[in-house]
Amino acid sequence: MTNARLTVKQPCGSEREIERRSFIKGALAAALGSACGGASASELAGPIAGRDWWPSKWGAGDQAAASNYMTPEKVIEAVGLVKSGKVYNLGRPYEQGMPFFPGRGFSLRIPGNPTLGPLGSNKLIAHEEFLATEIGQVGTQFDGLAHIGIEMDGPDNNAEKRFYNGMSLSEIRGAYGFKKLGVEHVKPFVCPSVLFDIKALKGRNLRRGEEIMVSDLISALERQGLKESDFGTGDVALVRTGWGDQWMVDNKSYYDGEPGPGLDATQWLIDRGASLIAADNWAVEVIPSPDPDLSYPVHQLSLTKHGVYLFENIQLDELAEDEVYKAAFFFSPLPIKGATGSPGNPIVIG
Ligand code: UVW
Repeated sequence: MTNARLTVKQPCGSEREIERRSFIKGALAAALGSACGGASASELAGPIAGRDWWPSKWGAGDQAAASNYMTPEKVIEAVGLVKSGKVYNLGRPYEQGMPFFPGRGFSLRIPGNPTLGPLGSNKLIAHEEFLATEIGQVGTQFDGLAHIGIEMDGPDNNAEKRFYNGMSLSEIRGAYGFKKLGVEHVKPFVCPSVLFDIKALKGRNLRRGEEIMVSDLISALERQGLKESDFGTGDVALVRTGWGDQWMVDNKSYYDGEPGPGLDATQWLIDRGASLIAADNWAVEVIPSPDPDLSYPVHQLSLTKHGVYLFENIQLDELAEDEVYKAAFFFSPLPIKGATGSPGNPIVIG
């Protein structure tokens, strides 16, 4: 099917160009939904239309999702990409003054100063820290599978709040951490990463609400001397928008929207076998959503429907400066039992 662009009237009256394929998919889903009868409106809305997204391709009950792409062959492929040996830290420091998703915080305290001691005749003194924060959802953060779901029926029906692999909130929840889909089930990432330097492609920082299209991803690869086939099954996509320039510089506007991939570009990465999509912004995806009726639809498409992980607030400038476009990526989430995500410092070795 060709993928010509169509102009679609939005409920708010504005017009938006979308790719023909996604328009037809959406129309089909809506038509099938109304033919089925009995399905709720929310079930038919957004990127997760219907109930055909579970069981996942890794089987009913799977909790590792796209980290299942990590195989010994992937590790060998990744290690084979190491040429210069230079290590790139993609993580940002966690600190009091960093920008936060509204309502979240980070409070580090060192009790005592020193906390312990002096002990023994050698007079040992020691420190420890007390940290109160949304541990998996502040700063540089890896989004796990319990983070995002979809309410498919009435608000009181916890059996119909669905997460990856169709698991319900009733099935996964627990007062002291999720009983299923916690981040401890994620396998360590050792695989190739491919940089999509959209900032360099456009020659400027992308703007709030600017959607990265499939054509941008392809053009970025071409500009970098790569082919579409250079992004393989199990690889990590690193998307550079330039939005991260505002981190700790203009924290107020940092969380006021962002540029990023929309549904079409995300689906393109998923179709090519992305294990993880990472970006130098706070939610990976374009915000506000080009469809004003949808809220964080890329999160649902990626995490909930396909089990493809997201990594937010990462730094990509040094990789871009050194033109390290395809390299070895390493990240092991902290196995915090029952957590929705993980902090940490992903690294790339060039
Ligand atoms: C939400 O929690 C909705 O977003 P994020 O994953 O960016 O923190």
